[in-house]
Amino acid sequence: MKKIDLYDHPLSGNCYKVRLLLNQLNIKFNSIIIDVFKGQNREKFFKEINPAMKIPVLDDEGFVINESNAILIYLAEKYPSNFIPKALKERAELFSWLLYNKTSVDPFLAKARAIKKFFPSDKQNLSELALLQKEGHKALELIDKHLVNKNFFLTNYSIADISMYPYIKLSYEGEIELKNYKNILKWIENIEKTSDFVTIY
Ligand SMILES: N[C@@H](CCC(=O)N[C@@H](CS)C(=O)NCC(=O)O)C(=O)O
Repeated sequence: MKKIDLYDHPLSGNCYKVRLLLNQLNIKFNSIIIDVFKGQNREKFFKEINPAMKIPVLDDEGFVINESNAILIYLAEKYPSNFIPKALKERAELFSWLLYNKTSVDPFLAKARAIKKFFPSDKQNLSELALLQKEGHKALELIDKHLVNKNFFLTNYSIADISMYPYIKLSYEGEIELKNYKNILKWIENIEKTSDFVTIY
């Protein structure tokens, strides 16, 4: 019996990316909740699983891999599907978006969300928040321009969309409004209509 474990948390956008792809690939998995709010990710047992002490981590029958976007690539490569393009140049574009996601989108949107959603008000650094919001808007403007007349980041729905979706969808939790980004709003609707889509929470 094949066994896939996902070290997971229901409030994590990075874990959600992996859950969404697993669901859309119709792959059964076992969700193991790591309570990052209680510091379980820094406990000895988890450090042995991921020395970086972060979730998500996927354990595919003993093959252990971390970093949400790397997990998306691994799963999309392992299970033949349209989530990863086959043509060289389109794959290059996909990798470019996955790297842009991790360098210029999630670091700002996810951190702004974390400050507003999880930090007590006396621990919220408002000047840091303002900077994160400003950088987040720069990325959203670029993405909104890219999505003009497009349904998805590439020609078809792919792991580029899955990687971008959670923290853009939840950007309002970091007080980053999407109302001026009409193409992004349409793209969110398109993703939410894909088959076997699962809501974030
Ligand atoms: N670049 C990593 C980021 C992972 C990450 O920051 N995970 C958060 C939850 S969304 C975490 O484990 N936080 C616990 C901590 O940093 O102590 C990825 O994309 O997987």
